[in-house]
Amino acid sequence: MSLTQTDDVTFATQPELVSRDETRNHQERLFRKMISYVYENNAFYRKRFNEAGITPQEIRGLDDINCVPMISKTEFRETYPLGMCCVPREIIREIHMSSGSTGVPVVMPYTKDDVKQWADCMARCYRMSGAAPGDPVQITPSFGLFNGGFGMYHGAREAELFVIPTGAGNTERQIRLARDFKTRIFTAVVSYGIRIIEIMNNMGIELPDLKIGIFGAESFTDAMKKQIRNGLGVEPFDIYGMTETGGVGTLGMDCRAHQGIHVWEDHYYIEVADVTTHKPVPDGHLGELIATSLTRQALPVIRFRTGDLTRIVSREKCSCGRTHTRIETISGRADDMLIVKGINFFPSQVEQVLLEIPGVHPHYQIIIEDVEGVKDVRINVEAEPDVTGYMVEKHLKERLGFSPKGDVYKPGELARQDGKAQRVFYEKKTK
Ligand code: DLL
Repeated sequence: MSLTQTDDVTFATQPELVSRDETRNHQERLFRKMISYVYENNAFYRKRFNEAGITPQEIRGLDDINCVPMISKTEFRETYPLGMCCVPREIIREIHMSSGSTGVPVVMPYTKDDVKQWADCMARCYRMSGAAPGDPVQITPSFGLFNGGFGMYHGAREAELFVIPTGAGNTERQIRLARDFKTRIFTAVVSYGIRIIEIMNNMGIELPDLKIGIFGAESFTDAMKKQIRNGLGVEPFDIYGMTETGGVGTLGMDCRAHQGIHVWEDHYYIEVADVTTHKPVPDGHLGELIATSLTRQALPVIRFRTGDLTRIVSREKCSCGRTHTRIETISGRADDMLIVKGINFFPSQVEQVLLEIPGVHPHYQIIIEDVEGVKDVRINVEAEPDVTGYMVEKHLKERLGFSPKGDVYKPGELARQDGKAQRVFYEKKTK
């Protein structure tokens, strides 16, 4: 079958290869159905639509999407635990959750079909990376309420890989197992990739069988990709997804051309909107990603404001043959933006700039000090002995326009976390 074939068989087996018109028709059909589905099956959505003065009949297609109200994490929390669920409890087969700053978790229930949808999206990611049946895959995100471990697992089963479900932690054992079982595909939260490299170097172990690295859950700057490519000897892939869309891999991943994340548009409709006005921004402009589930059953999100900042890279066919829209790697979260002394910046920008300095390691802390309402920032880094605080300050000043003070620590000295790394810390002080 040629890559450009666009008959029904292709759609059923490789939907990411069909023409954009076919994808759009498919999305139109599913979107109309989905609007009626949530209206009929969930009181929260019904109330929201009624308040906005719309009925499903009035939403004739995606051109009318702007009339449909958006939702955010707030609605998930207000309806905790299952107030946005569209199916009876008896057919829920699994749940995952993410905990946020407010303490009320975001809950995602799955039916059997939802688990299959997740597995299909994830399996597609594995195949896109070059994984083949029988390839050993080591799954290092935690197995539990966090969706990372189980999502990687469901997909690996679907793609018929050889699963090594190590879960999080015990890094030395992870490395020995990778050596002993000839792990070919390594999956992890971005910062854990760096941890593996450190410990691997300390142990003096090399992993020549490791070829593919699938990383996500945190911002994945080009500088970090380079560190992982060199340190681990893998081709790094940037995988994207979140609890609210159904977990890791549901939204997509970059292909081997590495020209943006292909969004699985047969399952999700995406928009990029201005962070404050929530109006659509033109392709190529930075904005907040808004996601609508087209194929989920238990809790489909309609116009979910992800909080993640990105832009459309291209809607043209990629050199890999896929026609699904590509978005830029996530550069931060709308609510992550730091404002200190009138300067706005994202932690990912700091990371990118720090890692340009030879000898600086990918572990750092951004400390926001609040001295009786006046904010200041300190940036602590880990680096080789020849890197001085002055060099770091000077570089940050040149590239970001401000020069935070900070300390330079020896590699390994700053605290590490299991799971997602904490980069930003707040300290309240009095004069
Ligand atoms: O972090 C899902 C995941 C697990 C993705 C493992 C990749 C690998 P949540 O805990 O719900 O789910 O967090 C979702 O993490 O809104 C983004 O802010 C961030 N995120 C996820 N993937 C990426 C990525 C998982 N590739 C939140 N780049 C999202 C940057 C990412 N940020």
